Amino acid sequence: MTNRTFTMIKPDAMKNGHAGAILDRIIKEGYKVKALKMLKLSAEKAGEFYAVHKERPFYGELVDFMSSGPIIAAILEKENAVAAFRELIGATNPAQAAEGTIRKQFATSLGENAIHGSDSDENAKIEGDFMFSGLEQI
Ligand code: FUP
Repeated sequence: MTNRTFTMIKPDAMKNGHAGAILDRIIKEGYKVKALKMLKLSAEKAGEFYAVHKERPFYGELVDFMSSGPIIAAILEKENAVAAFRELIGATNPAQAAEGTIRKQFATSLGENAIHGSDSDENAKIEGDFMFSGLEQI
């Protein structure tokens, strides 16, 4: 276990002014920030990031949405980070997300669900390295 996960605050949460509240919540939950930046993904880069979903019917909308505005990307550290963070953000569909989760509080819909969290240690490493150079990770 690496105790690291990767997150993105998605364009809907950025546009709706929730970035500060979401970062504050993450830090108050005990995560240490190991890398952080704001950026805007090109459609090409968003497509690459979500390549695993290429054959899914929602892929085009997902790529359009994720490249529609700025995001904040971060690498976070905490014991059991991947599983703990998935619990903190809640179910993919905010209508099914538990009370007190970030998606319950801030997400707008299944497609525009405020925040990303890696689903395995392996993907946390792949995704963190996709978004950050070695120099940008502490
Ligand atoms: P999650 O791991 O919770 O981020 O969810 P997935 O990896 O299954 O999906 C990635 C993103 O694709 C979601 F955040 C939103 C989008 N998506 C849809 O738009 N429709 C779906 O049916 C499933 C996912």
